[in-house]
Amino acid sequence: MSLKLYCDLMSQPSRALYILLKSIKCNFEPKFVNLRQAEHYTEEYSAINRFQKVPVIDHNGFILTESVAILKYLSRENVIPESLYPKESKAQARVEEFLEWQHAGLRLHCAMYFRVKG
Ligand SMILES: N[C@@H](CCC(=O)N[C@@H](CS)C(=O)NCC(=O)O)C(=O)O
Repeated sequence: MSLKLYCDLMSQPSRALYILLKSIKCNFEPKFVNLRQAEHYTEEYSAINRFQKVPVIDHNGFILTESVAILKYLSRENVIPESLYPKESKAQARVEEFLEWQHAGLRLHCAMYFRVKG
């Protein structure tokens, strides 16, 4: 299996995937894309993600963007263990309830906090 994670650890969704893959001891290759150096605007990276954002995965040549979609995909591919992303309907719904909520309920407010404080 070949799994590359294009990420910048300044990015919350990048960090979430990076920490998750590290914590399950997944054999993946991190590919750091320095947003502050505008590396996501290069032609090379735009060919990987035309929306020029991180995170992105390349799983055996299959390119996927959006951290939540990536998490769900890696669970279906059995890269993420069932203990973290349950297959049972109601238990999975609880995980997805959080995933749907966190964009606007958590991430947005944290980003605004650091923008205002910084
Ligand atoms: N909804 C996306 C968010 C992707 C996103 O906004 N990434 C930011 C970093 S957190 C980015 O790459 N920004 C670069 C830019 O907009 O120029 C996800 O969850 O993956």
